[in-house]
Amino acid sequence: MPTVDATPGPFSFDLSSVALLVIDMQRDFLLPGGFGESLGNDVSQLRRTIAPLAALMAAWRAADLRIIHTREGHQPDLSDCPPAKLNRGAPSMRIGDPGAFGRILIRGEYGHDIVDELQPVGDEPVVDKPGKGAFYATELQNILTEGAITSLVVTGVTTEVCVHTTVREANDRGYECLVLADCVGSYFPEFQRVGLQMIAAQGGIFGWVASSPELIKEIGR
Ligand code: TIU
Repeated sequence: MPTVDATPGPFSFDLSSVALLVIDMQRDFLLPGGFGESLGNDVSQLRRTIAPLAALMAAWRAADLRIIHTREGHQPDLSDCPPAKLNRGAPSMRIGDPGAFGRILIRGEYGHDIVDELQPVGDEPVVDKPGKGAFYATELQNILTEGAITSLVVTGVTTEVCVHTTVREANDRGYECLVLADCVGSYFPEFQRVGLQMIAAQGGIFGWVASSPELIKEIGR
């Protein structure tokens, strides 16, 4: 059984019941000139995850392991976007408004899709989610149940928002979650640091934290 050197202790998993979850690596969040940057965010803090994640995905696919992608976004008529979410932020830069890469966070738009480097291949599922968490109003639970998945390796953006919401709920639903520090990113370095600490504190209160080279070493054996 592969065992990864993690915090707060070793993370063991079975290759037959693990999936790599890649959360919201979308152009709207990651591309220079896009929605994320227009909100005043430093996208380089997110973009540093692309290279290690691409390497991990290559190793993961070479080992014939499962990958599940998610995208945050809404129907073009915004019927799945509650006012409490829609009315946030500067009025000219809200969900559904025209952005540099199409309507912001709207399904089917160029900016809503995953960055070129990390595009899904073959039959890898892409879960479209209207919320921050990957379980709310999605088919993720069914995919995991049908695939007999019990452990999740969690990556993507942003650490303190969609990654945290998803990992907290996955933990409540009984999944063991390993979060990879170099493959998750926050626009805010302080949130990245503290966000990772929160996961592994108190004996791993809702997960484990490691880095992707530690994991790649183990799946290659
Ligand atoms: N995917 C995700 O985290 N969505 C966000 O809106 N994150 C922010 O940090 N804004």
